[in-house]
Amino acid sequence: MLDEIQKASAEFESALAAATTSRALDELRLRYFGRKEGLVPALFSRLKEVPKEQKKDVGDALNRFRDHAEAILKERSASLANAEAAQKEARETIDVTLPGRLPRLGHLHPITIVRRQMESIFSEMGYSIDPGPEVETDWYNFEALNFTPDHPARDTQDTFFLSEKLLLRTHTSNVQIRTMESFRPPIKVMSCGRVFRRDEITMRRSPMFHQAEGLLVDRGIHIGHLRGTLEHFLHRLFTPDTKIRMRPSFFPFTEPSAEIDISCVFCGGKGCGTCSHTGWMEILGCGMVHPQVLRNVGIDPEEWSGFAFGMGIDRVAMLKFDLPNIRTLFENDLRVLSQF
Ligand code: 2U9
Repeated sequence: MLDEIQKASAEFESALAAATTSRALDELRLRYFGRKEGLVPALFSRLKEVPKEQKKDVGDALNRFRDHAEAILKERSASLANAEAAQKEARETIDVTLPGRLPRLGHLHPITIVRRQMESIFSEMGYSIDPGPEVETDWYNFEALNFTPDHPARDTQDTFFLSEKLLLRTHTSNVQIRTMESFRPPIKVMSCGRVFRRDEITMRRSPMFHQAEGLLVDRGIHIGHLRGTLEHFLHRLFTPDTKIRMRPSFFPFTEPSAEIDISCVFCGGKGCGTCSHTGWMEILGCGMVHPQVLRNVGIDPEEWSGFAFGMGIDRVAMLKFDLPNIRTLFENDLRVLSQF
């Protein structure tokens, strides 16, 4: 039995050296002092089998081993607990000198960037900004704007009708009619917003897109005012060296009507693939407000005249940010949008 105690004592020392965590130490304590299967209680219970003359020696040896093991376990678990607490504290210490984590900033959508640029150029010229309603009646979207009753745009093939009376506006011109009905001239108003047409989705077209339109009505307004205003606007929106040209066109709500081209933003007018080697790109439509449109809202065309213009905000955003496909603007892929 003395041999067994000696062996247990030697094994305990080497197991102790290997126990470097509190958990390993707990396991060791259980192995030697556990009530049910502990080695030390098992040795004590076998004392009764020891012959009388050896009992004192064996009992002393066993007591010594137990006292030594208990004391060393206690001391080791205190020092391990201290070391582990120190490690935990070091791990959890906040380094206040580290730079903070910056919150991810949001981005303006490219259409919003361009819309705000356009709005600020015109508000500096004294225009009021009004987005107007997207759901409209035939009067504000077609009739007041001089669309003939059989105009193809009125067809259900081209316009989204919500009911017999209501439709989704096909342009933002409804806003200008509403403004002229509510206010007497002089009027300067700009409307930007979503418009809807029953178009197929292509690289350049979408059934929902964004328009910017403007209207000015005053005494003595002529096409020179229109050209000067739009030249100033386009120089601000693109660059001061952008050249412009006007081509005759037709719209039911303006007479005369024109389209304005700018020198190609990619090649500066030399000719490239994007401008089909013409050096020009179509950018907006415009004209003098048709006398019948003024009459429709109770403004006397003998006293007042005005000009109006309209353009696609999406198209300008595609030119400015060099996007070949309009869908890029509507898919809301953050990897794309966060670049602007
Ligand atoms: C009123 C009177 C006249 C607005 C105008 C255009 C010409 C035009 C298109 C360009 C490309 C829209 O995005 S687009 O499809 N617009 O060409 N718009 S004049 O004329 C008005 C508006 C309101 C009362």
